[in-house]
Amino acid sequence: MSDCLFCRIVAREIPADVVHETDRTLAFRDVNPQAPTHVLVVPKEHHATAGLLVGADPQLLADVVASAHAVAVQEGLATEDGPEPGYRLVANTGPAAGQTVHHLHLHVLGGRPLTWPPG
Ligand code: D5M
Repeated sequence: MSDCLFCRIVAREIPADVVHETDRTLAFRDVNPQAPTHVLVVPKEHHATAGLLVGADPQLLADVVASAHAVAVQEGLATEDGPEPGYRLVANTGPAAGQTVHHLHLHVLGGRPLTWPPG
């Protein structure tokens, strides 16, 4: 979608600090970081939300989650087979959750203690 910000990042029309890439996913640092590590992981194909993607292409949703974990390992937030020290995956979905970019993205947050509940 030509008017989608994250599609334009995937197409390299808008610059981003890319930290991980597979044939179907891209991960780049959030421009407004909320933690020492704040990376966004997106499917290269446009899907608005995880709920829509899981019906259309469940493997692609799994690929996005796998890329998010790979980013966490790369950032020192987890190991291949363990969750220490830990990180948080967030998918803001819809207006009540504050989703501002309507291209599914997982926020990978970590590097500081993360409180619960979130705001
Ligand atoms: O989160 C959308 C996120 O996208 C928000 O944390 C800012 C981030 N953002 C916006 N523009 C850019 C660019 N150009 N590069 C990197 N990150 C960006 P949401 O869950 O939709 O509220």
